[in-house]
Amino acid sequence: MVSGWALSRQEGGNPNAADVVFASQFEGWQREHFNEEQIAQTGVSGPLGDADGDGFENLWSYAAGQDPWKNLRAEFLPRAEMHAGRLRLFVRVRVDAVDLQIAADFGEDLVSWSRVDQAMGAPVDHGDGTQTLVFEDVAEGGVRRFGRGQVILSSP
Ligand SMILES: [Ca+2]
Repeated sequence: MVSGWALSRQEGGNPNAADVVFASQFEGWQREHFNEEQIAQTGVSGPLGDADGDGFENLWSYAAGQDPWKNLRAEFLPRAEMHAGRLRLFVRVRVDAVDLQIAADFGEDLVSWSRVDQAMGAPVDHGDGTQTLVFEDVAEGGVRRFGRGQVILSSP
């Protein structure tokens, strides 16, 4: 019985075997942008580090396919809109990042959040290797609702 699926380089795949390429997707990007010394410092180069101090973790730069030493480009900042009384969050990410899960959290007090893992409908393909996923709030907006995008790195 196969317990999990991942992309494989081999035709026909290799079910249940670890695939090194799949497991090191973030690491590959990391090595393009950081030297050995920086890689040793997770606060600088790790998924939750923020190399350029723009307030977006490196994971966001990776998800956008951008240089972590430059501010996240405006089109990759999560965008919110109200739609028929519900908050919708638009999150633009690269298509080829197979080790990423994109989700959104919604809530009313910035303390407790409801996670939405499933984007609405088909992603909007921008034709440049990126797509926009749309997440809708679990509840209608009362006095106030908050939303935040989540980029989650799958554990190897
Ligand atoms: Ca950053």
